[in-house]
Amino acid sequence: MLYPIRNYYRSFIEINDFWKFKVDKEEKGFGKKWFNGFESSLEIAVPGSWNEQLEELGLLHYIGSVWYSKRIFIPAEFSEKRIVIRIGSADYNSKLWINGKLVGENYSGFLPFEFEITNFVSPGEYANLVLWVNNKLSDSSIPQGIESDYYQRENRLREETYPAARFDFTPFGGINRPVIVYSTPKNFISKLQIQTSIEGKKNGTLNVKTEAITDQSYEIDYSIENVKISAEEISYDSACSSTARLKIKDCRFWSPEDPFLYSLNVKLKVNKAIIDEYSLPIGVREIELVKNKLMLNGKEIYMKGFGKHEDFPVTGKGLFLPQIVKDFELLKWINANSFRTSHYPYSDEILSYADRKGILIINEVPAVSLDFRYVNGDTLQNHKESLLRLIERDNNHPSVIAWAAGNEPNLVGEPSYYDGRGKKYWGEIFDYVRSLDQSRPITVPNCSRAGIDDPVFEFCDFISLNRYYGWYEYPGQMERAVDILSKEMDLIYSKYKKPVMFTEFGVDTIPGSHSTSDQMFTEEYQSKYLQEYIKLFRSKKYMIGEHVWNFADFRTPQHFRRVVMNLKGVFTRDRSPKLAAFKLKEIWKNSSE
Ligand code: BDP
Repeated sequence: MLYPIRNYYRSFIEINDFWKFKVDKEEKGFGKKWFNGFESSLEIAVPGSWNEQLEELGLLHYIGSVWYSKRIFIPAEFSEKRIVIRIGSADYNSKLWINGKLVGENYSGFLPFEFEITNFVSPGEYANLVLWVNNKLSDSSIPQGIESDYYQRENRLREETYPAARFDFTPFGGINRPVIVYSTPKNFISKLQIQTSIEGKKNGTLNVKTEAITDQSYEIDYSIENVKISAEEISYDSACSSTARLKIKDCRFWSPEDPFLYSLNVKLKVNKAIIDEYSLPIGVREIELVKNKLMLNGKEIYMKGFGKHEDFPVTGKGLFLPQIVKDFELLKWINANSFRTSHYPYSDEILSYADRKGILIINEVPAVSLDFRYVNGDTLQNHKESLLRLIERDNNHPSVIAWAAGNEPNLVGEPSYYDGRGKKYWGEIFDYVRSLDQSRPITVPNCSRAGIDDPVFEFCDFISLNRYYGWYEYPGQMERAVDILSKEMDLIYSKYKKPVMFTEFGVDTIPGSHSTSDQMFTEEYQSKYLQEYIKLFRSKKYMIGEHVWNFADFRTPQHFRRVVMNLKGVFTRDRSPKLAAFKLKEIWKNSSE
């Protein structure tokens, strides 16, 4: 999916503003035809989650339906163009009407979706948008949902969290990313998929697949600003798709130290005349796993960084550009080089920023804590659809160096996961990801409950471990924790013989809490725990990186284990450093091993 741009052929408007808003606790909206428009004096900011913006109306933990509406002006310059509406994300389910007519629906959170609306609007006139959004999840959605009555059905001792959730982050609802209306020519470039590699030591190769929608015979023309490229092969494979192999001599490769981006210009031509053009920033780089090492452009690289969340006061999961700048500055300050988009795809804007700043990303699909008691055929289908949409959206980002096809499957420990069901499921998922992208390694972080026999390990290109020994297990006993962990790591390595990445390790920490002893929740304990783990990792030859859980404190569903938030952040929710931040900064300074 190509991000909207402005040039001679294309344009866009953003509808990031206050929208009219109505809560529909009783699900009356459809019956009352609110899609034709509705009365309400309430407004909400887009992008932004409803939870904290409208907490005073009781929406902090709200799961259910709401309605958004906005009157927008369609620019006159969009006439004779194809017009599209793109919603960066509406979590999790939504339906869109324009002037009372149903345009389309979407049932995946955390990912953009778009609809062509040329026949729904008139350039030079107003249009009324109405969007229904609902943040309820189910057994077959990705991520899966859970309801309060499951807890009883499963004979659990108590209701676990409120709101009920299968995961440890607030299910923030709303239009969380920008809404954009954009124009393209009627005949247009619809898709670009780029894969880069290094030839010899100095030359870069780009394999480009271009799709165009046009009813005439066409040519595609490639150029890179200020650079001479040679096109070795351009072939027109079908009516709408062509492939090219382009070469950049003496190429400047993309890396964290030099995140250099070329601007690839792709022109669609009919009878020699240009009818559409798209410019894409590209980084030429190659990623490989070679004998337990992660190699970037033929050089070993060790990942240092965090599992993160999209989470910030008031905005919730809403895109907030100043926060992106702040977070990346903190990553640089602490000498990190990477993060994982735990537990869902992050905004387009974050990915592009990472390309420009040279931060490496493990990009995760929202299949967090799949419960195999409830996984069904639709779950698998939706999981694949999320992967397809994620990979199609992010394939061209040089910062994305690996896919996480899920996180912590079988968190609750279902025996049938091991009797072939888990293996079959992951076999299908990994085959599917490999059919979409062979250029990046694939992994799925494993939790201690799923253990060392987790069937997902067989398929992973590298093993990813999430462990909390010294916290949930062996609390306050660091020596014992590290000893047990060390043995387990060696066992896993000897069983699978694959490189290992630590994707989560951390402890809840109350800023300002101190002790001279190993005392959980204190700043000293977090600092010690992280140091002990890292010391252990550096003693193992098969390690390719370490991501602390978490970059910053984040809001969670209510549970007696959580004091409003998960406090495992090295920074507070408003981004103040805890003691451990200074320790990590020191350890990560210049340490590549
Ligand atoms: C892991 C999950 C993560 C949680 C973390 C924790 O992957 O989402 O937030 O544990 O408990 O199991 O802090």
